[in-house]
Amino acid sequence: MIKTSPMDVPAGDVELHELIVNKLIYSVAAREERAGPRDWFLATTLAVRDRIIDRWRLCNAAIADEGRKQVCYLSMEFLIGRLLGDALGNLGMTDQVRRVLAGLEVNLDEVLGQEPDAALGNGGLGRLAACFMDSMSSLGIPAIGYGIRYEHGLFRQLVREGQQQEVPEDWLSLGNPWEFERSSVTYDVGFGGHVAQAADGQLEWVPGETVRAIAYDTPVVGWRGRWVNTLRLWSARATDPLHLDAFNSGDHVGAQLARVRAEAISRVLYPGDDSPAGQELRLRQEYFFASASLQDMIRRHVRLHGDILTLADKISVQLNDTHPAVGVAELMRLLVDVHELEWEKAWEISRATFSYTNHTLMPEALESWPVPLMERLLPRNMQIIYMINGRHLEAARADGAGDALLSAVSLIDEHHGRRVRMGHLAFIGSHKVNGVSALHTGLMKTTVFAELNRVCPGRITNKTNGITFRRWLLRANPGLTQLIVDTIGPRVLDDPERLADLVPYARDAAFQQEFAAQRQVAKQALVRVVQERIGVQLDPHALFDVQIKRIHEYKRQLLNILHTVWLYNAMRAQPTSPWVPRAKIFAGKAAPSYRQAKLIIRLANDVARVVNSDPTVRGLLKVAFLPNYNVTLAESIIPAADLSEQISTAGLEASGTGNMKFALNGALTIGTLDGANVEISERVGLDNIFIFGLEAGPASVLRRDGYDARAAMAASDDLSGVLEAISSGVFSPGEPDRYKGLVEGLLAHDHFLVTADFDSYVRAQRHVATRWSSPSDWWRSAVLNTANVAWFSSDRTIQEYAGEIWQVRAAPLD
Ligand code: 4GP
Repeated sequence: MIKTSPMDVPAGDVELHELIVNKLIYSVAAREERAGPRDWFLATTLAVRDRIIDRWRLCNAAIADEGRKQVCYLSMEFLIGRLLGDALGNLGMTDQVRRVLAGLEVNLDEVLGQEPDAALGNGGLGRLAACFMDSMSSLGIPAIGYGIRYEHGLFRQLVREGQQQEVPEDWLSLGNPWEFERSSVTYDVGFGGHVAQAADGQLEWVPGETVRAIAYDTPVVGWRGRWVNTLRLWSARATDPLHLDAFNSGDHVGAQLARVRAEAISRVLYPGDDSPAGQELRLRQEYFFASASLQDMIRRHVRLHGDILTLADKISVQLNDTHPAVGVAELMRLLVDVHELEWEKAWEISRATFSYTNHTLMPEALESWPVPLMERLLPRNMQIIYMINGRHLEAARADGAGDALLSAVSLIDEHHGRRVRMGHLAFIGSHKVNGVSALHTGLMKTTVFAELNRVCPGRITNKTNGITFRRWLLRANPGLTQLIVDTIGPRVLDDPERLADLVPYARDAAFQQEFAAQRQVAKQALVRVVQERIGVQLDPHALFDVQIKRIHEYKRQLLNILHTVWLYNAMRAQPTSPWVPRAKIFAGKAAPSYRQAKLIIRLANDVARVVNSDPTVRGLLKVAFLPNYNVTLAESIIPAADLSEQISTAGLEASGTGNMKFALNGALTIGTLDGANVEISERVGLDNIFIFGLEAGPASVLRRDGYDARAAMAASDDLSGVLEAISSGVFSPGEPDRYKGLVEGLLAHDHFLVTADFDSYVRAQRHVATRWSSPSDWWRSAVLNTANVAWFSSDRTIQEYAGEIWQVRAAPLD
């Protein structure tokens, strides 16, 4: 029985109604009266996808017919999250779909909640890639995002007795209605084997193993549905999935080993790399997707333009961090060995094609691969790397470089058992290399890439990160968006610069109240989420003080926990003081093998347990650690945040993008002068942000010269009280020594300067409380944050890349 007949449906909705119902019946094979939310999710997505496909075909045809230059964004991570809500928003279909589904007695929000959160990434770098994909489509910049179709994305985090546990994430288990398997788009990727010399002297790689890459395409629709790009993710298959002889002779497992080995490549994001096998798998992943993507680009280019020599005129490849850097050697291999170009010509094309984004200066995060592993796994690529290096060092020597400089700029690090420096390879192979905030780019020039910057001056450029406002304001915070539109008009939806029109309203009491009321709605919603997930009851009128990001020592969640303990001590010591009620909200995952980060999660949870159940704080302080941080959770936390914690050790956070999302939604930042915080503070004004702590220069001097945390502790009663409480087991009464090592480690070697910044942080937090106590001041600052951060739209960032790095022009949008 059909719940509503088309006769009841408004004329304008009939077509969509029928489309959704047809999808339910013919594609999902479900019966309307029995269909559950998951069925409706599939039917709705398939219907919406149909609307996208026509435009997708037109865009692809336009790229081919008009010979448009295209961006190929190579990234190991695309942290795209859920797609349906975004697609509906960009197509302007949200209200209509809500109405049509309501007519079928189906709730759109419930349907949206069925979509798994595609966690094909770890953190900032992966989310940036997703924001960039949205912006490129929205601006009409022809682009393909290339990555890996991991069967299991980032692990699902459980918190059991305060401790992180990892379980596999299963985003594909019920199928993925967005993707198209392209069984005709496949490439073979070799590993191992040897390099042979043909009679004509040409070198030829004879791989020992071949893995097949199969393309899966997802359309990425931009704002107002005018342009659609492609996210092409590769899945690994064995070329010979079953050794039938072995199987028939009874070795049922052994017969499938090649398949298991091949498919392991796209099985999980970030396989543990503690073991040599894990490291090798990671390198196999990197080469697999870089090679398949480059083969794909070349095939398409030759088909469209006939001539490999024009590659760089039609394609610009952005290396998102060093993960695809082996692509530099791979493109040279394809151009020289397969397309038989002269080395010099190939190198010219290659450098004109590639550019590279660096996302971190942390030395341990700069990838390098042992030479013996490279030689074994990628023998021809290793030869090419030596050839690139030989020419590069020769040129540097000719320019007067001495031995020390040559050793520093060499692609081979000779100091730690010979290793290939992938950052150097990406740098040398690219015409532009960019950092992701002004501070970070400056530091690139003086630290990790100082020597390369000397031999290749002018190559480093800055492109401060951005975020897509479509997802992080329009979708995540519809209430605030509506208020903004009602106040300054709908043009802001297309032109974020219009947000500045809110400035005059910052002092307007009525507007402040409406702004605050929207926050209240979002906070009420978050209160429910927190209650459901962890059973902690937050006071929606408390100051929501939020730190959500990967757990890492340099991001200093520990500093925030120390402040929490300080507040706890102070509230108990001075119960009659007018304390501002606070909810400290944390979320984030720790890398599975990162013990210290896991201990910090445990401490946050232990502190939460003690504080939340202590009647003497009278609910004035609550601590919540929300498990399984992901894009979807961020979308519900950010609109509800009053205070955004961006408190990394200055000089260590390349940019941060969470900081931008919070400021856009009107949270005030408490932060160090690190990464993009610096540029945020310049735009919102120092009166509307709480800056504290050591700056990057002094912080690095202190880290280098040795800093005495014990002296800091002796000089600060506040700090010693906090550390003693933690170390003596106040928060771990069942195991009083649980955090002794952590505190002792901090005092012996406070590499991230937690104790050095503690007093200054507590002072800044007092200023936060004072401002909060004066609502008109608080909300003026909040409005000014929203009003002044338009520049952090990823559309602006992408326009800078397009103009200054890629030389790609946007297609006209109608
Ligand atoms: C991150 C940086 O840590 C962060 O500061 C930056 O905003 C983001 O990249 C995007 O540029 N790095 C990573 C990583 O995610 O894996 O190195």
